[in-house]
Amino acid sequence: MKLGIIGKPQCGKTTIFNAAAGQEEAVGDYSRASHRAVIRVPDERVDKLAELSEPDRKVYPEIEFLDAPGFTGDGKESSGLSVTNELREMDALLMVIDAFSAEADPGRYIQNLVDEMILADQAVVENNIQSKSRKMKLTGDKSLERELDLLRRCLEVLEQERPLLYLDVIPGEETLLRNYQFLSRKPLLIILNIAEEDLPRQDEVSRQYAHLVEPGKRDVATVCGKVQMELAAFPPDEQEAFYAELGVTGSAMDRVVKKSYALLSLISFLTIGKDEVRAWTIRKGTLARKAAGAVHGDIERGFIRAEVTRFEDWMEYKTTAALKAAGKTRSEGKDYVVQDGDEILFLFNV
Ligand SMILES: Nc1nc2c(ncn2[C@@H]2O[C@H](COP(=O)(O)OP(=O)(O)OP(=O)(O)O)[C@@H](O)[C@H]2O)c(=O)[nH]1
Ligand SMILES: [Mg+2]
Repeated sequence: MKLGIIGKPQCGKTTIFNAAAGQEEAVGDYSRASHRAVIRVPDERVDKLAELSEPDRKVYPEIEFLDAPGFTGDGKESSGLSVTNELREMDALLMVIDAFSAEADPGRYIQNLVDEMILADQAVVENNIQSKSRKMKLTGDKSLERELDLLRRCLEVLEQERPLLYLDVIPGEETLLRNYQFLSRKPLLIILNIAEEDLPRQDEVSRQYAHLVEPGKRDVATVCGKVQMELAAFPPDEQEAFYAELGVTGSAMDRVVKKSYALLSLISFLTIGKDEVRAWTIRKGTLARKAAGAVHGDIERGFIRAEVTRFEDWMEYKTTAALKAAGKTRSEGKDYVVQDGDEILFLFNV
């Protein structure tokens, strides 16, 4: 999963990046420097299963963070900027909003940034409508008609100043749309970066912006970047105590990761082997055979069946033999819908 951090200058992007990705980049220096970091998503279930099976290693899903200054919502046409192109490759965007400084005006800055995404996408849509219409006239290639129809519907939504998250598509169109990597179609996590003094009223601030939340499209997290960054430097067990003392609801990274997973409808299944215990990220609704492909293409191609055990049952019964005896391991076929927390052994033949 790739998450791009955007926001106006000095809103705390690098501070949040440091907190979420455990980095130590300079903040408050007006450098507008861009940073990237890959982190492992902690998953307690991997640790617990590894205690039972003692594999050589534990493998967690990874998240890439991009701290991307330059996409600021200042109204400048930014569709051609290299930062915009980098952002197009992200799965979701983290919009950091200054809610701590004297100039803080969250509502306005959220709107400015959304408007800028819409403008950037509109430029792409208009260019493509032009070039594809011309090509269709020249070549008589009618296959472009479907794509042109989709682009015109995109334009309609954008001209109403609405993000492409609100475009309704039929199944085959999603793939066409994905090629364009539109910014305003990416799920958005708005991070309200509040002052230390406001930490006690964190829940109140969240409620104030609750109307912006739309499942699968937009979510809001209230975070004090500064405190989170400072706490991220402590060992995990000490962090817990600080969070409790400060009345902070857990680490920023935990919340950002959980909310991003939910926005993107991502879940994890687990595998246990002699060499590794591992968590794999897939989309909710993925069928067993397709999920096998996340592990290896050969397993997808030669799929026979999936032996599925719930993580909770592993915790209760602890051994393969006990699980079998209690009937807690099921055989599932290729069309089984994989659930979060399923431990799966794929049987295959190539
Ligand atoms: N009081 C307070 N200050 C913060 C908070 N988050 C960031 N700041 C301050 O805001 C200033 C800018 O933070 P940065 O993280 O560098 O902001 P940025 O968005 O990366 O800035 P550019 O990269 O220059 O666009 C720094 O002086 C931070 O200490 C916060 O939660 N509370
Ligand atoms: Mg910065």
